[in-house]
Amino acid sequence: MDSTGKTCIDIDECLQNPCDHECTNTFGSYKCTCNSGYKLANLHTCNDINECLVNNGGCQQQCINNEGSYKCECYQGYELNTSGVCVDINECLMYRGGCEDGCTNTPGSFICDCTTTGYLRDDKRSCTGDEREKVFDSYRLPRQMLPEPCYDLTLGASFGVYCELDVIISSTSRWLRLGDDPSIIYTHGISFVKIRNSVIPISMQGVVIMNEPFKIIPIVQYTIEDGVFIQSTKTSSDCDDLNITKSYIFDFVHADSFLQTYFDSLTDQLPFWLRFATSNGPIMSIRDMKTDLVYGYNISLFPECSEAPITRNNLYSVMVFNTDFVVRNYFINNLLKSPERYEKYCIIADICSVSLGTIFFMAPEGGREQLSKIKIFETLKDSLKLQLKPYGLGFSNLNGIQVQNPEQTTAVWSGDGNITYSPPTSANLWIGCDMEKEDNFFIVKGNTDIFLDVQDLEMV
Ligand SMILES: [Ca+2]
Ligand SMILES: [Ca+2]
Repeated sequence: MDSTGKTCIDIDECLQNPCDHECTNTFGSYKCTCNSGYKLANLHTCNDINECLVNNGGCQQQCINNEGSYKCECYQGYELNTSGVCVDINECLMYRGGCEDGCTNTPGSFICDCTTTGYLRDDKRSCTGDEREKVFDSYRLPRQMLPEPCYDLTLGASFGVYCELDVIISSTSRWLRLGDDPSIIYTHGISFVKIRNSVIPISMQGVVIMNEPFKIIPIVQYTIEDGVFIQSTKTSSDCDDLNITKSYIFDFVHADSFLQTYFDSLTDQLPFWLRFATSNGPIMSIRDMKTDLVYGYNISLFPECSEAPITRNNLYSVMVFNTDFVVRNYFINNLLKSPERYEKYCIIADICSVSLGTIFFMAPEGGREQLSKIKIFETLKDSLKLQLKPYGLGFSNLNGIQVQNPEQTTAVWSGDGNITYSPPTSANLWIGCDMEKEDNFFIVKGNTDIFLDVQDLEMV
């Protein structure tokens, strides 16, 4: 009734939020509708549609239903190509699938064989034959690490590389220029990018460098006969020109030398209270045993890295992997289990800045639970009642963390007015997270950047 008591007026039932999703008021009633991917179960409730029940969701191999949507995946041994078709992975292209001798690709899998050195052992990878010396003994390599590179190649504008620093790619073997296309340069050695005092491994089976646009490919299809040797600086006269044989690569693969050396190379760039280390679990996937060099504007090529607050025109080393590893300080080992399904962790290292750069560690959906178990998040929860769901961490050795367009100030409502804080200029830890803080008066929720100046080992 309206105020005259004579005319009926419509009540807007939607003001009481009776629907799960959308509510439309109608004359004398109302109607609920659902967002796409959901259907109305009764008059008010929206339930997820399991798209996979009809025609396998249109997926070729596996259909994975999720809340509000679904996605297509491939069986093990296959991967989705850009047209959404599952194609066989040629495992033999990376380190010969981890085989000691021969590797034959098959649909959905691969087979090792031992044509030159004996019979295949029970592990289906290694071969019987004379006991040979492992590469670590032959070259006296400590802690089963990769050898130091010998031959430097400096990349500048002529390669399409624009950086504050010279970017130096270094290899354990000499560099060649392709006869058919002199703009292409390659090496068959174990390759690294040099950054200040560290060498970050790129590939254990050589690299091809293409220029304009700059691109590094961790697989070399050219032979020594395809090219001519080019002058490159030998780093020191007693530097070994390693003769990397098939069996040596096999040793490196099965000792997880790539990840070990990679984590070691980050040491100088991380705050002194933090280290990344390999776990005692299974070795990392062979296909992950590489790093890429990409500009910030291309980071979306790695979906697992895309939320990192990096700078567009800076060059970064990117590592994506699905394996267990350890985040460690002097007192505590935090074991981070590999993310669920085929998701990957991402580590991004700045290799371009004159000042010591920042290292970002990003966790995918299936790895965030693991990340939130790191002690600092429990500390924040207990002491500040801050519930954080972190998706990324950034670290800087020098106290000057670099993120893209950081907010210069933070305003906090005190009840009477805004109090404005500036982030500490000496921050050495960035946390990207979904935050929730609840106290007696209000709940603050949302996507947040947190900057901390951490000097206390106990805290992390
Ligand atoms: Ca669904
Ligand atoms: Ca295959």
